[in-house]
Amino acid sequence: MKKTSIFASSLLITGFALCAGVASCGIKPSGSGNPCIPGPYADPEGIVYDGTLFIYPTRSLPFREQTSMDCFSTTDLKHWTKYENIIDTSEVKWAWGAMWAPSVLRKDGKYYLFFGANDVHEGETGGIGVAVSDRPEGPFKDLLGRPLINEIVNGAQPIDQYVFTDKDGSCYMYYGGWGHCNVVRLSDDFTSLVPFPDGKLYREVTPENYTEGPFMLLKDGKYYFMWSEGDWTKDNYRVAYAISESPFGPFRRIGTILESDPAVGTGAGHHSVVQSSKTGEYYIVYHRHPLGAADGNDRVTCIEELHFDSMGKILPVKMTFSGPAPATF
Ligand code: FUB
Repeated sequence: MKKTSIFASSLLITGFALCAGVASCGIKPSGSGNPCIPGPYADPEGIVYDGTLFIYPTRSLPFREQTSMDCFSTTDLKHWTKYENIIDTSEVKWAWGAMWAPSVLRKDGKYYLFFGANDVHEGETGGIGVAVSDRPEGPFKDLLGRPLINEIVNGAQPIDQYVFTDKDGSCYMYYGGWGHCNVVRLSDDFTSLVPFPDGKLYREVTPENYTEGPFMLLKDGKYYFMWSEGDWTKDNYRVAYAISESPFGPFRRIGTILESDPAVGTGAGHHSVVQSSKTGEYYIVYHRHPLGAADGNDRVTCIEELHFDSMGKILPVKMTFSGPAPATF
């Protein structure tokens, strides 16, 4: 595994280069810079471990070239470390390519990386797999030697999983493409699914307008369920949310929190939310198409502050080139 250090000022230069008309870019020297990591990366999952923010993204390449994953870490949003090839298809024997949208969870001192593979369709091998490492930056080893979820249930393609730990320690996995979202309960060792009290393994929780990219945030005792809508290759891609009393919904759509801004970037979505353990501030990590993007895979990973109003509603996110001020996690 190769490790590289990156300083945010080099990303600011990239940011300047990406937008014609530097004066209107809104790049502030005080900001940490967007894109926050260099290169074509999408579907970023941010997570904080011991004061370090890690970002696990998809390498936004054509499916057949998506054969490995990298991750990034920072303690201040200015200095980043890139870890290359934290897992690849040579380790996951059943994956032929198209490994994407990782979600990572720490449990009992180990790090579990869930991923989608093979863009699976009915009757094919692929879907959601799980790998394990002793370190957040990998390298990760395939845990099962087969997918954890291979089949298509309730019309949901097994991709875009997000693994969520509830108040009582139960781990649930929200997942699904093709406009359907399921939730399953994971066994303690992440090797199988545990039936719900009604004996079923899958519950459909699809909200209105849902396409893919589910994410759950537990804040002040409420379940903030978020998802991406529209088409990830197009300008209509965006993030919406619901608030529920239960991790199983119902998830009634409240509104959009992130969407295209023709002055900054388009097709913004497939996000995650992190909270600084030092300041309590929330941040949204997401991808967008840079202005003048060449194709659907031309996606970059960015970070912004995320704010709530006095009633707990999420305020719409303003995308920037400057990014948040340097921060601690
Ligand atoms: O990166 C491949 C796909 O693009 C993801 O599964 C979707 O969520 C979209 O972001």
